[in-house]
Amino acid sequence: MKEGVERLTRFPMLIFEGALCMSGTGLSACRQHAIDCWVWLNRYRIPLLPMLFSGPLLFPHSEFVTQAPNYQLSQSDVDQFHEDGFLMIRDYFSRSEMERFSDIARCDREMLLNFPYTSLDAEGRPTKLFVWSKLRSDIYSAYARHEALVEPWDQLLGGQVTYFHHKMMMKEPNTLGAWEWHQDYGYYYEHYLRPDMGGVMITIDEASKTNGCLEVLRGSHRFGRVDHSRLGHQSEYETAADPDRVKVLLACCERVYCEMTPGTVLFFHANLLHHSGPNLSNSPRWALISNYTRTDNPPFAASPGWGENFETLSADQVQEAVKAYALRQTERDR
Ligand SMILES: O=C(O)CCC(=O)C(=O)O
Repeated sequence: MKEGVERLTRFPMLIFEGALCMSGTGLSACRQHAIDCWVWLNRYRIPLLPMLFSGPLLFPHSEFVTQAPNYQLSQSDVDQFHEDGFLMIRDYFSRSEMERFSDIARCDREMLLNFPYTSLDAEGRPTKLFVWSKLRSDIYSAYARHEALVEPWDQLLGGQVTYFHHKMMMKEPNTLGAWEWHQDYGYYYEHYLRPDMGGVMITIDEASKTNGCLEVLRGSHRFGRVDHSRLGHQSEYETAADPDRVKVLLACCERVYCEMTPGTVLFFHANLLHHSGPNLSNSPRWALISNYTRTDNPPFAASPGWGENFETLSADQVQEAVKAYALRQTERDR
């Protein structure tokens, strides 16, 4: 049944993406798309490859891809989120959009990898991240303000949300640093009274088991907040969920490896237990995570400005902000 639905929905998308690729989003997007089509068609044994090339005839347009201005989740998506504690949506952003994001982030590589705080796992092994707790005028904040990411949270948390913080997670190739099992509300608890909070991960590079994709325990958010403490050689601010409880929850909740292609997004509840392993591959695993809370969730011992309303951006405004930032980057790096 699920496969049938996927056939019906995925095939028109492949044709549509093919048309967009061929009408000007660049060679590497075309090549990646051809590989995707090939894998997908083989999976379902559909001998329709020639049909993909009818894309440009059907869609002779050559604009940059933007989302439809309607980011409403279906009731069944919302129900699934409440049941599982997460919701993964494939191809939420196009590959070409994510390639552009990746190119821009890679130009900021030195700045991003030199954030003064490094997270250490229980063995003391580092993994890189860059955290912002204020919105700025760059590509990272533009996405944190993106309606496509913010509006679903209003539905998922059942009320208007506001920004909390956002971060770039950068697992470099062949690095051993992991993230221990934790809930984000394990430590957000210090600053917010209720767990009406969540994060959304936007996949920039392919995330797989070998490069340390996020792993979640399905339904674990329904067990409530677990105590957190420092484990082994974790860095000063790092916290890990109580290992005894994690052991029990590992035995009773399904462990899901969130293998995601670029442009896939994962909405996850702040009480969902999650972790990720080392990157044992030769490819990087970069992702942006943006976190939100309900506006009526009282901040507690928080910095000024937390919990205030903020301005969201439409898909077109995000693309404008991205263009402006890329231009500033070019001037900066000249
Ligand atoms: O990026 C990862 O692998 C871990 C992210 C995470 O655990 C978090 O942001 O809370």
